[in-house]
Amino acid sequence: MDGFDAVLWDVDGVLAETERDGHRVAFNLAFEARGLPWRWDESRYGELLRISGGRERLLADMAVRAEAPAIARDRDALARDLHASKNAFYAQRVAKGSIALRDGVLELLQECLARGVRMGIASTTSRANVEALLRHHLGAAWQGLFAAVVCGEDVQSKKPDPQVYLQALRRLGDEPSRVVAIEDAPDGVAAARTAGLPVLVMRSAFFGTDAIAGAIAIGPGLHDRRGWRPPLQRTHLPRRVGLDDIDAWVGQRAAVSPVA
Ligand code: XBP
Repeated sequence: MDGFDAVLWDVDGVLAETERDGHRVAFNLAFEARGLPWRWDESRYGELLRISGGRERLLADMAVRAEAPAIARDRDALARDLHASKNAFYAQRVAKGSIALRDGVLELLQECLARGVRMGIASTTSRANVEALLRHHLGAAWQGLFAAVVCGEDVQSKKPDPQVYLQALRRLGDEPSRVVAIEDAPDGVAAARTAGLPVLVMRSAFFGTDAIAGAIAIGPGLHDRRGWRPPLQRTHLPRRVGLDDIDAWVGQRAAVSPVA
């Protein structure tokens, strides 16, 4: 492409609605399996999603629960067990086919492969969760499709820290300005922007209305050409968002003003 060489995909909320269809449900299954009465409804989970990392999210919730273990070491051990159990339930849900790729994602992945645009994964989710999702949808050889796969275990600080993007850039060997990040959450956008990448924002279930500044484009998803800022020509076929659209946005480089 004229304006960029590679794409870095976030996973949760971008490749699939994993938070809505996977992680939240799996956390609740883990609580139940452990005999704990705790449940996270969508509203509470939406609040907790402001904290990156499933284990960190558990610890944040325990910090405000009177019935959580009083000693920090015990809370840590419980969070570790619950997190491992959550990830096992998550993998089961993926294997059952309960977590679809978002519409338009597979098409853009295929277009990248067909047109020689390199791809990477930049997620601060556990590697096991990325592996489960991508193996299910892209097959056992999924890693070969990506020039860089950076996950939660590879970084010391999760998003909004830029580490995950800086590592992915090193593995790609590209200039930040030549790599487009695809994100959905404010913390992810902040991480990518701090690393110097242009960012495309696909709104997701839990971050549908958050104020997000500085993206090259913001829209509802790759399946639809309507509702994007800057806008796309509606007459263009196919109806999904493709690499030429992203290239045009990179060229424009117009920062989109925050959404209230
Ligand atoms: C997403 C996260 C993760 C997931 C759950 O990060 O914050 O915590 O919610 O995954 P990103 P884990 O935007 O970088 O994909 O339980 O494995 O943390």
